[in-house]
Amino acid sequence: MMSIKNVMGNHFGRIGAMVNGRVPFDAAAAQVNAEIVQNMSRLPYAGFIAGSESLGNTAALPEVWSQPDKFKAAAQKMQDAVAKLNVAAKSGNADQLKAAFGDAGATCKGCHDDFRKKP
Ligand code: ASC
Repeated sequence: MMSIKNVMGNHFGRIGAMVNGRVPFDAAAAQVNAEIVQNMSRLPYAGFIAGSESLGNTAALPEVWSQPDKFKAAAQKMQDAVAKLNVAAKSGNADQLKAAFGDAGATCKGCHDDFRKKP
């Protein structure tokens, strides 16, 4: 699960570098990265099955398993937002990409606040 999210974070971060002006806007690279983020976004949740909380070595809080409907809704919000990020990346419009990146990042953070152990 975490390795999937590391891949997501890496490729999401490459878009972030563009929208935050650390690297020049590159529409083709944004498309590639947004596609990877969207594909990865579909994968992690099959791993959070009942009983997996006892496997240990997890950054997930117990709320992932005790509030599964809330967790599922948060995951869906992220998946919807990264789907929109992918649409925005395909548009080739830097302003649309920036807005969609902000919205998607907020869904990452929202779920981490409620469901991930703090470092
Ligand atoms: C990232 C990343 C996250 C989110 C989050 C947004 O680039 O790896 O988990 O953005 O930090 O607030």
